[in-house]
Amino acid sequence: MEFRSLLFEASEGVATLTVNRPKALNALNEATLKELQCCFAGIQDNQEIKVVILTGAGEKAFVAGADIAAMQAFDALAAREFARLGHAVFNLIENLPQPVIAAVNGFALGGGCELAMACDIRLAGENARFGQPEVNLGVIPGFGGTLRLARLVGKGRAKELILTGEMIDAREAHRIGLVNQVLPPGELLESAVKMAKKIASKGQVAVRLGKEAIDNGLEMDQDRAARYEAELFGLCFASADQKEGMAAFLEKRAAHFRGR
Ligand code: CO8
Repeated sequence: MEFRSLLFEASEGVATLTVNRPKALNALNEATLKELQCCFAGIQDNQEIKVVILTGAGEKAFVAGADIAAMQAFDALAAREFARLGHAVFNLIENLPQPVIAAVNGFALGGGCELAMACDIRLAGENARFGQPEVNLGVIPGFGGTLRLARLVGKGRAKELILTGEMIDAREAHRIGLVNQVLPPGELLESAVKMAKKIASKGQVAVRLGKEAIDNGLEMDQDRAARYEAELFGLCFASADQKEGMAAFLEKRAAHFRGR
């Protein structure tokens, strides 16, 4: 796949996608969002790709937000359309069958923080900075920040970040549950690849159903979520991976999963 502002590479079941506009700190304009959409749409149908890593080019930023220069002259209609495009892309990422790991290598602000939150797991370099600074520009988050941040860190903390527009460092982001792990910058990508390969080595039926159960179950009340989990648990037993996984355990050998 060839893109102008994205780098794509895949090896051993792990695809790495890099937002590549370092001069604008990888800010998201319409073209970049459409490239992300096209790339993730391709990935979702590609059985060879088991896990995706999303990161930013350069040492300074993951993604410093939606492109402010591109948004400046928007009227209300254009702004709403841009927000809808962002939602379509970020929902695609969140609902991707494969897990997506964000390797946050610097500023993750505004649309960048929202992009990281659409991923399943967030690993941050010690130099990473998170925030929803839209209020400083006279706007609110428009790519899912008000919903995903509140769900991830709770209503009070989400309001503090969104209403003050203040940035937090990686340690604080870890403390409040916004990121899973904080790593030395030099080890960030390597750790993301290691985690991705570990997930890729598991039975992919279980990996995909596990992601689905958590995401959909969180939107349900507890009784429905339990029934839903039981359905998906039952589905696992229609897979060759379940037969192989349990046989391998009982035969005291490593499992060879085939993803079906
Ligand atoms: N958009 C466009 N360009 C950007 C952005 C951005 N979000 N962030 C940085 N840049 C550009 C700068 O303009 C600068 O360009 P140039 O070299 O041509 O002047 C270059 O990147 C380097 O940036 P700085 O010189 O500012 O670098 P500093 O190290 O001094 O500062 C910061 C780094 C703190 C990250 C600073 O650049 C900054 O505050 N950036 C803006 C962060 C921000 O406000 N992000 C939120 C944007 S709004 C948003 O994301 C809304 C999402 C929902 C949209 C809904 C649609 C309607």
